[in-house]
Amino acid sequence: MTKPIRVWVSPPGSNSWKVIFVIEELGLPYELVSLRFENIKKKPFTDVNPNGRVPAIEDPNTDMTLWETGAIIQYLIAQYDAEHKLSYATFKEQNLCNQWLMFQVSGQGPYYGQCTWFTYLHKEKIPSAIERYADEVRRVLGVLEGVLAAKPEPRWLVGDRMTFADMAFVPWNNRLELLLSVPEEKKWEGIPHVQAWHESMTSRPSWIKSMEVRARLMDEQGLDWNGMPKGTKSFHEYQESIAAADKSEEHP
Ligand SMILES: N[C@@H](CCC(=O)N[C@@H](CS)C(=O)NCC(=O)O)C(=O)O
Repeated sequence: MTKPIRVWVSPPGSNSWKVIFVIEELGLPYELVSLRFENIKKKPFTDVNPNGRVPAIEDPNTDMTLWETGAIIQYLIAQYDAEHKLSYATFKEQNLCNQWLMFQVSGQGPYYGQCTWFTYLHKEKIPSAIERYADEVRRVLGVLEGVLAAKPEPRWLVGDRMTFADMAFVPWNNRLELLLSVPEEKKWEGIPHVQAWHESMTSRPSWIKSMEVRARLMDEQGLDWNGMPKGTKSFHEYQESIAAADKSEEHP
């Protein structure tokens, strides 16, 4: 029997939910270690991932510790998707899935992450930086829109069914209204194929369950959906509370 995989997560960020989505879809048992964002760069987590970024997994079935979502997803597929529920057995499709996964981890995640950083968390407001990363988010969405629009129905990145490559894009695309600072009803403007593709994945029980787990963990940490402590009025106020907490730790 498969023993539960330990997954180190921090609920507000996007990256942890990529891995939980895949684990849920594969129906694997798992247990969570839920970190507060301010504890990610500290022990005990840095003993698991010296780079201090979530998620990371510890799999007692294979004695494997891994970090970086691209590597974790490839491992989960190699180890636990022998039936190719979320992957292909064919060489060409395997490489195309890897191509899209690499694009997600290097071309979507970091740019969306920087967009969030400069829009909400950076100490100064630098309009040219916010504009650059918001433009990159729109450019990446444009790439996905063009590729999906050119595919025959049903539209998936590789072949004719959902794979881990499609799933990897979901957590970051699920927060476009925050990233682009647009109202909910405007976030899919001009990208209908991305919207249909995204929503066909977010309606799956595995994603719904992943987001229920996130909501529970956010609640445990006293956080709202957007990652701010409940009752915080602005990201600026949130930044100040983090800085104050850091200071009192340095000078108790
Ligand atoms: N390339 C990494 C990115 C992971 C990452 O940036 N995770 C964020 C949370 S979504 C994090 O740990 N941030 C902590 C920090 O920046 O200190 C991956 O794909 O696993």
